[in-house]
Amino acid sequence: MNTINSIPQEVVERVNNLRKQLQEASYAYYVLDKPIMEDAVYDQLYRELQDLEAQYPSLITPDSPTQRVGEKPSNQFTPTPHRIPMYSLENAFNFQELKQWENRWQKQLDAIPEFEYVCELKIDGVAVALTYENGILVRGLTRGDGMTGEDITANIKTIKTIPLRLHIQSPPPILEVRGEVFLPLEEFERINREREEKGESPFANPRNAAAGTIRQLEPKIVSQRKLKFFAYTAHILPEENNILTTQEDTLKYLKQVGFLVNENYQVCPNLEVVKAYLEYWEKKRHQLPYTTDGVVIKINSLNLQKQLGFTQKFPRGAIAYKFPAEETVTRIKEIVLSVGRTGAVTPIAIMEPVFLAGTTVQKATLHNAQHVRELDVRVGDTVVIRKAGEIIPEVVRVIKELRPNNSQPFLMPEKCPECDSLLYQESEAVIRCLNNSCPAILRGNLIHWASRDAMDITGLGEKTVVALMAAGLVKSIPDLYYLTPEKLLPLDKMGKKSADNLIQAINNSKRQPFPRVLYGLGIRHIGAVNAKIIAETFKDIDSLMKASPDELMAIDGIGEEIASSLVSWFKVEQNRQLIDQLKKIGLRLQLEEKLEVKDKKLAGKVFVITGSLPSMTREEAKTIIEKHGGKVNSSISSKVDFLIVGEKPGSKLEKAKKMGIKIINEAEFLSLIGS
Ligand code: 3BD
Repeated sequence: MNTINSIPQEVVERVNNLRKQLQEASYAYYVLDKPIMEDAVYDQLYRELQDLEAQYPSLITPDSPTQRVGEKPSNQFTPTPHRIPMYSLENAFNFQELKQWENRWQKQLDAIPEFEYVCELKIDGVAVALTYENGILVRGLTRGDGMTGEDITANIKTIKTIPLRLHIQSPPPILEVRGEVFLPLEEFERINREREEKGESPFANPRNAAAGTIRQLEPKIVSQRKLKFFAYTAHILPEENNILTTQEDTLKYLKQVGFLVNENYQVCPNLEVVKAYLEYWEKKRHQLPYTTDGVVIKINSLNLQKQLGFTQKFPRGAIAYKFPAEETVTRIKEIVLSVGRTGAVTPIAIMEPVFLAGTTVQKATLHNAQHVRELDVRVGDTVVIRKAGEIIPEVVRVIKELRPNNSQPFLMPEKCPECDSLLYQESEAVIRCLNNSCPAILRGNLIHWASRDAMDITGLGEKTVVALMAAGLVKSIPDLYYLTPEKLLPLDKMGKKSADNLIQAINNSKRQPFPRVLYGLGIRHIGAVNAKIIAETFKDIDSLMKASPDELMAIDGIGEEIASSLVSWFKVEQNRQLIDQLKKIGLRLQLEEKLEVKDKKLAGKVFVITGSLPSMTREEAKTIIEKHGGKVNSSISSKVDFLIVGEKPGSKLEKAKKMGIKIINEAEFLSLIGS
């Protein structure tokens, strides 16, 4: 048993802080209609409080947010009971939880009947219940606590996608329709722009905007905001009039009587097919014109659903799968510094591991010194992190209310964490190590040199670079080209085969064309595209080294910053020596002569390439095609003869199919040229 005395003081403090935060957030959300916290963040903090209370039950107080059941109804609209209760849905956060749900409902039955599921996108809106008497809309209620809702009929009637009269000849005496009121994203953005222009605070997300709108006291305002409604449940009453036996029937019926039904639903014979649906929509959902936060999986047979019945809160025959959150909350354990290949020092937060958007993360970028200052982020802080496409998440904000008492501001260092030389404050944001022989800079340069768009050396990633440097085998880029398999063998995890492969890959990189070599040098502001333009203009490194800023700026797309970066790079003696060494090794420091045309096997043929090919890059395929007299276009048109398709093809494949263009794979392509 835990007594108050044996509970660590920090836990008590944490629990109190969590409660205060959650209470404030809940009040702001429900009472003020002005959310101050992201939903995913609220959920995560709520779970942390639940966990702590489970661990230390003596800390539970009757006013803890975890002790609340149901939602607080407000009294601006008339409370009205639902004819049929509106249940909520159990949540599943991963596929395994769906499997457990399936096992659970099946165990409840004596024998497992034949069944199907229907998957529906879970629209992130507000659930409402509509009542039609003899085909006429008479009432619209919010969900409320599920038993009693609020009468919002006047507002409901402004929604154009809700029929005021059902589109059927002989309507049932009573039809209860449930569905989701939502705001299309475009409309959400328009409303927020408008609010900001008026100096009002914007809505945090489309659901809050929809919830705020549907509870507007002024129906005129409601009608100006283009709410929509997707219907998903129908109860035909009295019971003997019912003609619906499956969820699929229901959706078709709802469409028939005049409702908008989300057309992306799918009948699935089993959970494997459900899984494919989840995976598909997890990727595609951002392309929809409205927000979805998951998928609702329902047993198709309404009879079977009925037979399974309900728990205290949920129907047993349906469950909501939640897409992985793209934002969550965690705590910072440490702030470390990473020195990049340009010497720029990036602060990185090391956090307690959390699950975010499908993976466990424990590092987040803090971007730069300025960002750290603006966030006032400290070790021990509870922070909101977000992943938006990038591999490494970012820290969005600090929840200051949850900051421990003894926390200290984080100060950027004065010396390089890798080589101890004094750092140079270049701007508000950028702090840089200027030591050319800083190991971090060399490491970054080597990784960049080997990267895909540069020399594309397979097997030479960060780990190998670190190992090569640690063993003292590589102190510069040219050193890579003097390695032998024997020298590599003593390295950790380096077998004969991987050593041979790496040496082979390094040797192969000598054939990479001049633009890639130029890009690989890692000169600031020279990206892959600029490198290509510059290489093609000056043709060789010697002319480029002699170029004046004006000559460089004469190139379309090359401005002052790029020009001066190049000129000053070539002024550095160390860099000139590097170029000499690379020449000696035999790297290509000039443009190849015009392509020698081998034969005319592909003369007049036009190709497009999509997806990644098994044994060559698209660039290499293009070179081969051109050598045989063919041409490569970037988009599908009637001029195109062949589409070469690799793995993960883009939209070009569909287009080519539609236009009847011949579709071939890499092997078929190679057989065209007889190799
Ligand atoms: C949707 C319940 C059942 C009829 C119970 C199976 C929980 C909000 O797109 N089906 C949908 C959606 C929501 C649903 C059901 N099908 N319930 C569904 C739903 N396609 N969003 N919800 N709800 C609606 C809720 N709302 C507020 C508080 C607690 N629960």
